[in-house]
Amino acid sequence: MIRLLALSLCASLAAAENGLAAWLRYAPLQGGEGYHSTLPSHIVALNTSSASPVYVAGQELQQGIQSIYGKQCNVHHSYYSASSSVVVGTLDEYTKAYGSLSTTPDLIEDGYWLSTEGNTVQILGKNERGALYGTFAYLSMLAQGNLTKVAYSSNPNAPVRWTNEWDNLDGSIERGFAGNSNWFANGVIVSNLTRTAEYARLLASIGINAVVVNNVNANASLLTPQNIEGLGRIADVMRPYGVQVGISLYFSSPTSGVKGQANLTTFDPLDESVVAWWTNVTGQIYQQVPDMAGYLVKANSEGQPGPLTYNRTLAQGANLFAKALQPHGGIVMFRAFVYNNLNESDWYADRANAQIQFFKPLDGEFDSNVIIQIKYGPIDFQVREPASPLFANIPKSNAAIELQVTQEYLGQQCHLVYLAPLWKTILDFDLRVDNESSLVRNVVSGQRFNHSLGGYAGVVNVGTNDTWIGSHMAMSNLYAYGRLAWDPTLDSQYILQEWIRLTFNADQSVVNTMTQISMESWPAYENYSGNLGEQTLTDILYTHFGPNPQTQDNTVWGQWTRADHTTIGMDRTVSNGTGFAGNYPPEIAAMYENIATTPDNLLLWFHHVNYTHLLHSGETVIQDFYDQHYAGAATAQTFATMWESLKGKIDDERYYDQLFRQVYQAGHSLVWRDAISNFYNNISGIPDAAHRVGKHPYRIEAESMQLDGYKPYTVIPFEAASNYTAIVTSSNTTTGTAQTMITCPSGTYDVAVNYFDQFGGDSHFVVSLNNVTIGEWTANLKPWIGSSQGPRVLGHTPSIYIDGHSATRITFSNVTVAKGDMLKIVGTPNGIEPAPLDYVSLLPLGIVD
Ligand code: GCV
Repeated sequence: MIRLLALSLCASLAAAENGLAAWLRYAPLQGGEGYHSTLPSHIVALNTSSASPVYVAGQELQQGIQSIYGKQCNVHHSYYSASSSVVVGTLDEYTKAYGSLSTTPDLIEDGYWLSTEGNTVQILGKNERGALYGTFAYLSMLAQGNLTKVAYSSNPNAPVRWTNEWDNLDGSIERGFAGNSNWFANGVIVSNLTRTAEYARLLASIGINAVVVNNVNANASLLTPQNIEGLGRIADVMRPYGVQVGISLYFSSPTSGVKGQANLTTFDPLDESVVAWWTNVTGQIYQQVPDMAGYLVKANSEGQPGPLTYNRTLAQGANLFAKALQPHGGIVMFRAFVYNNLNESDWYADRANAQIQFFKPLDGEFDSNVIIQIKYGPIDFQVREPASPLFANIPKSNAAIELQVTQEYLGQQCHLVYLAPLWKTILDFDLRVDNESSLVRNVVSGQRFNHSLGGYAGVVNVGTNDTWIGSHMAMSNLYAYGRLAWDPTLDSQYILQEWIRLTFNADQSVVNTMTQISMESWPAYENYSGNLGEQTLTDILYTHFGPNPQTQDNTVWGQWTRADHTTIGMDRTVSNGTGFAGNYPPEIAAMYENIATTPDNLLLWFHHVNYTHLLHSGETVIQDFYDQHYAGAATAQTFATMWESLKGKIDDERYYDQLFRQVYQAGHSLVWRDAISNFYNNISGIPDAAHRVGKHPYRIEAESMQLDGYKPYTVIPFEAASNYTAIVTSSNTTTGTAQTMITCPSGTYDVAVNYFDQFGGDSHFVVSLNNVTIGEWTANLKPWIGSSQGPRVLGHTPSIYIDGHSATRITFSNVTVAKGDMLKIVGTPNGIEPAPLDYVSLLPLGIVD
């Protein structure tokens, strides 16, 4: 039975914490001294080189035991006999020093044996990296107050457990919401790589073994001699943690005039000069980075060059790099995210089919060191997608799954969305290839189709912000990513609670509250953003953050909903639609082909139906849309109040930072709810049976107030504003006043004000009742731009418009209001921002609208 000391030993409430230590805080456990006799007194790390993972493991053990339990241990680097010690090293080194174990553990590369039985704790890796992983596993137990006697071996599910970072050479990060790059600035690799080393340490602690350091939308100048030298420096700081470097390549680099490299007139993958060019550059890289993990390639997708330019196949393109890497032992991760622009008027066109069309015919043509890297769903990291059928269609090829830790379409770290449950729906999905069990996780591990290569790529996009990815709670996703890449059978909640105990503390109410919020977060986000398989109904033409359902259609991007006045959804059936359902093996194809067996949560992914179509639940599509959007936003309100119960139970710094985000999410979830509900109410003309949509008895629309220096403004998209209208100041220098007499009964109310916080200005607002100020604020929830950061700053992609991204709510609680009072808002514009206001809600306590 697991004995959690933390249940009796309350973890001490650490002073303010900025999040940098993440789950490796080694927080002191109160009363830890009482356990010194049960802990090792000596550490034996069987490697003398300070750059080796085993040496690092020794340092970590020393630091962890000291910090958590206050026990000082000496570190030795060769055989040492002591009555109580922890020995860490490779199994081979251990055997040389101490003799064989009574039973040899069954370890594969990166695997480890951990035994805490007897007087000597053994942490033995198949390789050095494995020994470090075992060390972090042991320290995780200690940090959770778990001194249970264990003896087990642990092996990774798959050899490839990489992160992808979409860092650009100029220091920006595509879809990064936490500041600038830790390793690139102004076209080169920075000199101070301290954070890079710290990141490698974090990754090692969750079993990640490589980082692709630059954006898949790559830049050829990564390959200058100066940058290749820089890659060597990155590799040097990551190597002690067993983390290798990989890089993304720009396919047409040979013709890009890379300084210090030859410039060719062709990038045809079959041209001998091109082959020689890549062979030469690859050799240069391995000179600097002898253990480089490999290349990641995005080709012929979203404007990136690729082999199709020369009528060569994607396999010929991939194999070009595979052959260059092969002598060095490197791997090519070749992305399956390849698609062309499409015409929506073609009923049979479907971006979801693209991967199958491009890759299925090539199965068997990829070299053995190529892995096809497949996004979990056929489109693009949406809030719900079916598992990509490509996993079932390239049995002769190595495959890896691409997951997105950074929440590009899922709230950009300003909405809490714990992603492990979403990932599990894909990893645990049974594709039934040849009518046999074919779980996605067994395909990417290589087990299902007998491949030795395969695994995981997680797009993380850490930045310079102290929280690494943009918010404290979002880090549960990075933790879960690593844990699942190691063992995809782990339970989402189990992983989460491990993370909570390590990152915050083991107080049961802390664990319970954070668990509830996190486990409810993905369903809530799905419900208020886009349910029934309708994808995340965000603005796909601009920020990918706030609501804008109409951007899905009438574009060439193929993320269509095909919503019109009576019907909605993509018909992906074989019988009448795009045929996508037929890409799955027969059992699954039959399930999705038939509307009766398609799960409700993917209905509109596979079928085009009337808004009045009845779901399995018995509800109509349109009513379910309304109901779920209201339910999701209602759940998001509870996150903020639940979080408030943590006051004093975690450190104030992280408490207030996350509270700020939960309050923001609560407000923005209402923006989502209203935008989506209004949009479909408007297009379908079908009223909400529960009379909520478009009916807001507590709202005072800003445009209906008496305006002075303010004027009405028609918001685009219309659904982003209540009553489709906001007010803005008459000019960018005119202060505006909006006032109205209160007609509701006297009482205590929460006063909520919805306004727009655009990028490019910091307007100021003052709300008063009978000229007594009840609140004032500046609209400056600034996104991270350049190096400016701060704990109260949102990281989402900024919007310069009055729209669903900039729509924000602020609430003043428990305000005493009397009938007949004059409510006044004074807005002072700033920059391009004309103090835009949408509405004021006077909410009786307990009501949210
Ligand atoms: C790095 C989506 C994202 C892009 C990303 C692309 C990809 O389109 O919006 O930012 O580009 O996917 O995964 O290649």
